Amino acid sequence: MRIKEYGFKGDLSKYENSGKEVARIIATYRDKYEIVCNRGFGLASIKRGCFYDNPNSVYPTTGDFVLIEWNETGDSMITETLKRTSSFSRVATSGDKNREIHKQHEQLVAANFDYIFIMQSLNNNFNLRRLERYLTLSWESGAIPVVILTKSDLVENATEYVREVEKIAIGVDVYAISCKTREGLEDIEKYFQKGNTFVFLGSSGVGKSTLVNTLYGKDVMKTSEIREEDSRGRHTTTSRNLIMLPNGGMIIDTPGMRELGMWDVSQGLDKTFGDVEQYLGKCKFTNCTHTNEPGCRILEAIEAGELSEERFRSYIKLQNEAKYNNDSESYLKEKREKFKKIAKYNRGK
Ligand SMILES: Nc1nc2c(ncn2[C@@H]2O[C@H](COP(=O)(O)OP(=O)(O)OP(=O)(O)O)[C@@H](O)[C@H]2O)c(=O)[nH]1
Ligand SMILES: [Mg+2]
Repeated sequence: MRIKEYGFKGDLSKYENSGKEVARIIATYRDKYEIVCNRGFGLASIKRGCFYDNPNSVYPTTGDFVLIEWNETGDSMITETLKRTSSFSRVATSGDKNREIHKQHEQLVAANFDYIFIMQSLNNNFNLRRLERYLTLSWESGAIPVVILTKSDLVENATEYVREVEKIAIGVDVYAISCKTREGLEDIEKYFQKGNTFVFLGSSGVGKSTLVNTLYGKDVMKTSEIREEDSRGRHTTTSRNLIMLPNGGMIIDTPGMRELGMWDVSQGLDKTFGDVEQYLGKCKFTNCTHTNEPGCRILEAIEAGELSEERFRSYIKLQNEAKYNNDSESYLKEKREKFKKIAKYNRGK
């Protein structure tokens, strides 16, 4: 049963007499999909009638399980996307930032994975604030995040970086690895078990595809040198591919992302910022802004060195962004009203 090997954990008998097959999307192109199902591998397209007229239809992405009408000789037709166990999306923004006419749309990166490998390289790409952003989105996705610091051969003190990350990535496994010296690879091999799906996320050039190739034992993904001037990658991977490793684990290799906006991340924020959230709702005033009020638990905790001010700031920043993305209109209204009040107050002085 190939579809089971590709991670399908549901009940296949449900679809036995439906004339349809369960398939998994293993690559996404502009308007075509590569699929695998019990009949074999092939290409597929969306069956328009099933998606266009239905406002609740969910368009598939790499990793999705879908129902198809199998076509031996041409494109199979995708009629439905099955319920996801996890998904990861980012917010893509279009419009004019200065004129407050942003348009946000959710762009799905991958679906149905068990672990997210958040990857940062130890040369110039290491950034704790960006990591918090990835962690928040990862917790929200429904999968388990693992932090992988790559290119440990380029620094002498990789374990210090691991410690730094461990301080902010509470309850998350953190590893430093090198595909060049193979340092740390043994520690992460345990994750790659049969039927498990992984998504690799991180900026261009951090070595996502190199790790795919190293785990595979052969070059299955194209990689390229980073630019010398700024250590950035060249956006080598352009599509989202699901690769089956020889040991039965599956990896979704994604292109390095240029921007990573916040979508609806309330749960993700709770988990990423447990250290901050424990103080919330405990201030003297229920509408405390945590800026200068007496009896503010947050300010007290910062003062006492129990809570890092930086952590609190990035929590607020990500929360505001998420609020903005969820409901940009009322967020902007709220903001304008706040400034109006301040202006009024200043005039009255
Ligand atoms: N020194 C060192 N270089 C590495 C290591 N892993 C990857 N690289 C190099 O980093 C560069 C970029 O690697 P890729 O695997 O193409 O990066 P990527 O994350 O897939 O990038 P995009 O596909 O553009 O998102 C290549 O030149 C790799 O050889 C490592 O462990 N050590
Ligand atoms: Mg790549």
